[in-house]
Amino acid sequence: MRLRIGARLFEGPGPFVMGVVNATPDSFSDGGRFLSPDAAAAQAERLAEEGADLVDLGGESTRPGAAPVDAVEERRRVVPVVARLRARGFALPISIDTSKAEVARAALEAGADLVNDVHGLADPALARVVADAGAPVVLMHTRGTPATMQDLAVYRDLLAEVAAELRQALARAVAAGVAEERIILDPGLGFAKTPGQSVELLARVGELRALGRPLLVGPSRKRFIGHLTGAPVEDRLPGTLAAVTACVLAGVELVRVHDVAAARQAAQVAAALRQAAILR
Ligand code: HH2
Repeated sequence: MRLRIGARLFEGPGPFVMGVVNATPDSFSDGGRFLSPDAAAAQAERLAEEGADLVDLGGESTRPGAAPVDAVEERRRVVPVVARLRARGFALPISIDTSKAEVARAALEAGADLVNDVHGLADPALARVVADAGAPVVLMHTRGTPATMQDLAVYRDLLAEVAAELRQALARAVAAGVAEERIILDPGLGFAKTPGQSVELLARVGELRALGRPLLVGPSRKRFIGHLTGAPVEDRLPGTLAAVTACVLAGVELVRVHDVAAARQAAQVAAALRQAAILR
């Protein structure tokens, strides 16, 4: 990949590690821990020390069944965190995990660099904000809303349908004026996917490289790991690292995780294995 995100040029195969900070009361694994701007900013700084390449800040949980948050509340949760980090000289690019145009605009104005939209810029107002700002964007695959997505996890050909829907999102974003070279794609593990479908996507994620854009995958602590192992959400780091390894071996450039130091180490080893296999 070759993509400027804020002050940093992301060049080559990576792997690059995106550290997650959820300034929410109800995120599935870290809800309530980083709700205050101080706690969220401190967590972003901790993840930077652990070796994150960028951080992803969210103010609304997207887990199945999560309660929607209005734009005023979501802004109140995230914008002070971005402002605080920038005021303290935080050096990493900041991604804002939102599907709301108003939140994205305010966060970009406060110093965020990238918009991570789990709805793949389905909202034209958000697409306009991203296009006007010239910001890079992550388009994630999902269907419906947190309330309906589990019922929409019905596919005749999972890989083909996810790829086709990502291609549509890409075309929609480009039509709205977003430069194609600023777009990253994400298959959306756990979003309108059963645990079995998340496993299949993870196993075959390399096929999505045919879409021609850098890939980001977020396996961290997700339900498919609990489903496979019985581990509760707080004990899913080993499974997360196995998934990170699979992503990097498949050529995924960016992984989105809560546990940055551990994921970085797994990603580095997997990257060396991939490189050695390619060179043989
Ligand atoms: N997963 C979550 C949220 N945002 N963004 C991208 N691009 N890819 C993902 O896989 C992804 C995402 C869900 O994880 P988390 O932020 O920990 O939980 P919650 O949505 O409950 O806040």
